Amino acid sequence: MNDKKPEIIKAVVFSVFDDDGPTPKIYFPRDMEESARLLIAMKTISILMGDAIYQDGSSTSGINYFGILPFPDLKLNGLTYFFLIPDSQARGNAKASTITVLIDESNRVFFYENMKYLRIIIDKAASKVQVTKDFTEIEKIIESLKEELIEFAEELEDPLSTKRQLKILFTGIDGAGKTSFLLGVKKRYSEIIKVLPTKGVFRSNEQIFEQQNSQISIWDLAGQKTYRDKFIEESKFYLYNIDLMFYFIDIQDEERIGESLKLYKEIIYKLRELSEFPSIIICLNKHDPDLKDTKPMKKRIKNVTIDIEKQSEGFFFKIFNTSIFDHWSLISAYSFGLSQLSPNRELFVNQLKQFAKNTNSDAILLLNDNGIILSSYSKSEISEKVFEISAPHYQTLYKTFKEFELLKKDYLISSGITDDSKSVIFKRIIVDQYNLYLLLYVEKEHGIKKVEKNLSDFVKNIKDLIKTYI
Ligand SMILES: Nc1nc2c(ncn2[C@@H]2O[C@H](COP(=O)(O)OP(=O)(O)O)[C@@H](O)[C@H]2O)c(=O)[nH]1
Ligand SMILES: [Mg+2]
Repeated sequence: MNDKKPEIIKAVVFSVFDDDGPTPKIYFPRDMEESARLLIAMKTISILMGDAIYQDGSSTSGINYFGILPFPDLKLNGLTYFFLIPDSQARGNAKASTITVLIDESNRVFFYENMKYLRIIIDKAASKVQVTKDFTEIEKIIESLKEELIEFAEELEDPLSTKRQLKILFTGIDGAGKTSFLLGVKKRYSEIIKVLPTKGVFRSNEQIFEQQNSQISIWDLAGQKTYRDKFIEESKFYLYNIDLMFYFIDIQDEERIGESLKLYKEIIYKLRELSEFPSIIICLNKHDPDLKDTKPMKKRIKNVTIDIEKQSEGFFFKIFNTSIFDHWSLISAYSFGLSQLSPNRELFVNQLKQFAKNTNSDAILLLNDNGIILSSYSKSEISEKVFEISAPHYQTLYKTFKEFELLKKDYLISSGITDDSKSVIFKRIIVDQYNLYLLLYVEKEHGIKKVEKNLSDFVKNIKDLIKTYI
């Protein structure tokens, strides 16, 4: 038996866009094939270069994000950090740069599992590169980055578990609507009215795409007092290694809000104790359409929000108002939570932003076949509102028209939205084997023509990102 651990880190490439175009400046191993390092430089830099803000030359600070990119021709997967190096001689006063760490594509779980730590290590090196002028000094920084990454991988006990495991927890006291929410998201309406109080824990899986790198398990916990006590007692088991938590509060039940906030406080306390800091999505649930504008409802939301904000310090959290009678509210909260689990979420938003700029759109949504929002970009709150109101209708219209073969094209357009100069486009796009949908809020004048003109570039860019979405 050979007890030597397999080498995980295959290569590290530092690339810069200079006078010669995308150039691999420093790379390990030193005998890496030229075609391979050029490909890595080209692909990573080209995704960054399209960035609208950078091309404006208006801002160089806001661009630094991570993404996972596949390199099928090399049978490698890369974790890339995109950043800018200030340079007064360059266009936009900065040079687009990337640091890419490469591993065998069959080991890709390694990236997902260790993202948190890898980000810190790479970010640290990139920050040094940004302020270093001397090339041999930069070489040293990249060299020691490589060393640190290899060391990190060697120290892991089981660096290559087969699939990335993600754990999502649904919590909150009994009757807050957790189980109904999960059924509602999946449009299993007939089951909602039959839902019985959950006992213990109910586990299910989430499949965003037919093929995905991660196994996502959802734990729907019972909220009755007896189970709750058990849950807090055995919190190590339930709260350990969670990636995302949904917390439900019945915003109609004035009497039990105190009890609900108390449980939240206990969970937060336990999470801190365990040093677990999952993203948290708070659902102020039963925010039913016929009650949402009433005074007591508004007042309760305000008070609960203040309390939650106070409790949640140090956590990334977001509060949503949800109701099973407003499907979009469920989808928004659920999708936002899931998107927090994607290592490519920043890259996606940037791709949407760029596409928005090229098509004169104020807002864009990217949906999967089940209506989950994979990514969204909007210029303003107003454009966000337009989607909130219209998205579910377009989705239904499109599906219905298609079903009855009333639609010859693969898009729907409506005009006269907000003022006469805007329209909404709902369009199906095919990216590899995936059926995806775009919703765009665009200037009527340019409309679908601009969308179609820029679509192939957009699809090309997200093709690889989609494979590593989750
Ligand atoms: N009015 C209203 N009732 C809801 C909503 N969501 C769930 N319910 C009802 O609240 C009760 C408890 O829901 P359930 O999903 O079992 O809550 P859980 O104990 O948190 O899983 C059920 O009678 C549901 O029909 C909602 O958004 N609005
Ligand atoms: Mg339940």
